[in-house]
Amino acid sequence: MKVLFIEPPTSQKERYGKLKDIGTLHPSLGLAYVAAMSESKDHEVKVVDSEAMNYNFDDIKKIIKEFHPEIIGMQTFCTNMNRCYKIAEIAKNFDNNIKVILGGAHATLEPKKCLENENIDYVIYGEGEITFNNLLGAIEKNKDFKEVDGLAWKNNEGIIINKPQELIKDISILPKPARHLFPMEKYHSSANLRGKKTLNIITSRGCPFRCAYCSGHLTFGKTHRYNSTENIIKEIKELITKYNADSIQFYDETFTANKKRIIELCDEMINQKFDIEWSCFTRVNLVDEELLKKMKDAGCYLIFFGLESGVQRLLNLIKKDITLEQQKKAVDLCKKVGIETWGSFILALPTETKEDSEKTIQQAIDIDLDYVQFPICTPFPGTELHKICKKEGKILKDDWDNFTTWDEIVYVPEGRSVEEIKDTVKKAYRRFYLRPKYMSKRVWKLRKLPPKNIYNMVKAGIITMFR
Ligand code: B12
Ligand code: SF4
Repeated sequence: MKVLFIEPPTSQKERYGKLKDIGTLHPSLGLAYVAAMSESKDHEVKVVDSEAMNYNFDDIKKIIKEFHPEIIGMQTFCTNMNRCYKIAEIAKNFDNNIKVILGGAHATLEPKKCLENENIDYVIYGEGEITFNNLLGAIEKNKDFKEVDGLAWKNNEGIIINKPQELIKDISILPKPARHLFPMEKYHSSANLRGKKTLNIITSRGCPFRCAYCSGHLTFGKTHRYNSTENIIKEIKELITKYNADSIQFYDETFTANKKRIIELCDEMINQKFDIEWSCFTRVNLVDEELLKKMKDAGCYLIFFGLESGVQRLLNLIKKDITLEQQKKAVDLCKKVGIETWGSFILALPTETKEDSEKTIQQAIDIDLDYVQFPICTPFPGTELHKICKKEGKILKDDWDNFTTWDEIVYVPEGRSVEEIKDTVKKAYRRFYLRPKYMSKRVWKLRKLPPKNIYNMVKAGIITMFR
């Protein structure tokens, strides 16, 4: 079948607001995996990444007319739903027989709502590869859709949600992501990451933890499944030789969830003598000195830690299952072995007072991180945080376009106001980044970044401080 995967038009400005110049633009690995599986079953597959190509809806209309797909697949986030609906409308206006299929985070959380839109035919909830494949088979062979696990669909009687698809036990059997279908030359990473060309890779699926604000487990469960070291090494080689990556960002939700696996992977990266630096995301309770030393030897220069709050009561409320002491210890250990740290703290959590926010900002300063970000509490639908927010304060908007976590305030805790929260966020960045001690240290470290990154960083820095 002719399958067209579309990333709806959006811009870095829409996604990151005023911080667009330090934003990330990477191929969607979710789409790349589903596309690879479709290609392996001999479907004719095309991917359009509108953000990378700077395409608008007219461009998409032209592409749909030229390629004339039988199937259109789109990856949903809550922030891109309206754009997905618009593309579905364009497709149906052109040819009502085109089947429009949604997958990804938001469709997984709200399959029924998605299908209420007249132009959406199917929703694949959860892990996508097998279900997408089975659905295409069912469409081709006119089979009963009831047999397709993981599918939500509709007939004259209404919306039907089939039983879930079992998670793939061994993800190393999956075809590697179809990066060749993406405009790989267009992608870039945040300005403060090293390397001229940073590309992304994912080596595991799922996270066994239970943070109340996270919806990751709704797609991949609380399991932790990982690719083989052999496959990962092959993929890294491809990123370096075919796509000119000199730096890699591991997108795993919790990269160091299995210490033994990471030590093995690092050993192999060292054996291969890869000339790359890399970064990853993990939790402060999942690193120790032995592991960090090995990671450093294998090229790790930066770790993103989800620290979330400087107030233990709030860490407990969002079920982060870490302590303030663990935050400090992890950052100290990274410093000791020479790995930089980037901490993310959510501001304006439920029951968070202005004084609590001050404590969080102070914690970021005290533990002496290299970079921080302060996203604003955004209760994604389907998460436990959403329920807590409903009980503890005011959810101001249910228009998902605003759920960006950066510029828009969608939730206000009891006793706080939109203006005061905006002001607190502004002050948080200023207090952290405008310290003379910090600035002198940073200027010295900036020398390791390519000139374009330095320019974008300084520009974004000025906007952040003085917006
Ligand atoms: C890495 C990441 C990013 C990266 C990269 C995105 C990219 N280009 O890949 C960046 C930083 C850019 C990003 C941005 C955002 N992200 Co994000 N991100 C993630 C993260 C940590 C991992 C995603 C990933 O690569 N997973 C690995 C791949 C293999 O899995 P997958 O994408 O889920 O795809 C599988 C299935 O979902 C399904 N599938 C996916 N798409 C499709 C499409 C079709 C047609 C089909 C059939 C199936 C299918 O099949 C795939 C294979 O099994 C997730 C957390 C998580 N656990 O998912 C959050 C997550 C997806 N992000 C989230 C959000 C909210 C955002 C932002 C809106 C926030 C922001 N302002 O930063 C933006 C929106 C981006 C956009 N395009 O509009 C939320 C989504 C919640 C929601 N209800 O929408 C998540 C779940 C985190 C959370 N807060 O809970 N994100
Ligand atoms: S550790 Fe990260 S991926 Fe795991 S549940 Fe918490 S926020 Fe989600």
